Amino acid sequence: MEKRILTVQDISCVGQCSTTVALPILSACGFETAILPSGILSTHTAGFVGFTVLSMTSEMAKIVKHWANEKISFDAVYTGYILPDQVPLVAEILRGFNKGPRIIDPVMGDNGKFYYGFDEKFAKQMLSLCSGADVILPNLTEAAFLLNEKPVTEGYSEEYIVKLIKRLADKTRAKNVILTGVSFENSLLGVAVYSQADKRVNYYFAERIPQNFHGTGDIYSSAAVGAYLNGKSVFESAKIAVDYTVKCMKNTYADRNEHPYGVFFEQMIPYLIEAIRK
Ligand code: PXL
Repeated sequence: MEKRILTVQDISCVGQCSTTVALPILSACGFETAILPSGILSTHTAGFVGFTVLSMTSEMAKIVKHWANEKISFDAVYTGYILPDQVPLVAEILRGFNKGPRIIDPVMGDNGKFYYGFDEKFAKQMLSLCSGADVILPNLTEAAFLLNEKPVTEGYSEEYIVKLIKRLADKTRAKNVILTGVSFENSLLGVAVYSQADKRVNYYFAERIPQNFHGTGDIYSSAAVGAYLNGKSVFESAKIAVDYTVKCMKNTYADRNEHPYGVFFEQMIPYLIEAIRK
């Protein structure tokens, strides 16, 4: 039987991020993919002016109540961009409707800053949501915010990364941490992966594409979730997702000025599936 996965994140109608990325990627990875939209936005909030936001908080509670009546459950739950007043409900979903892994992308910010609408108080709530998760996937900015620290996004040492990832694993008690956006030399960008099982930090780097694309965090997490739930190890999943994300960025690079808000991940899905099947 196919696995049924739930992903909880917003629908940015235009934006190539969150649900419009996770749903096609996870479906292509072979899963029945259920969604719970945390909000409906005209676009994502980074780089557009005058976007609309409809919070789905009250509807989410009704949806979840119906699922409880129908005894619906999931083989894994993967959460992304959610709004502050949704944290208790999302915590309940992660516990009560889930028979498998809890995977949390603590979407809050990037490049040293919170995204629109998020702050330190939300970071604290997000920390509690991450508690005991199977996998969390913060970027460097989100990792620092979870630890209630000022983000350091460049000029750091390997020692900083090792300490950051270990402290985060200790504080969240997450079984695995995939820290994204790690770079020790300018031409390479990648991830650090820490597992409580072996207490080791492993790295995987690929060519840095010299352009800050939006939505790549969601593409990365969705691909990593797709690989992991297909039985790949956490490190192998982290690696497959790096290679896939770089392919998507390369596929968009020539059009970066006419298409500044996201990356063309769609045509690259066959490469992801091939990597997962290997
Ligand atoms: O990619 C993260 C993300 C998801 N959803 C919305 C966003 C962002 C980042 O800005 O604005 C609505």
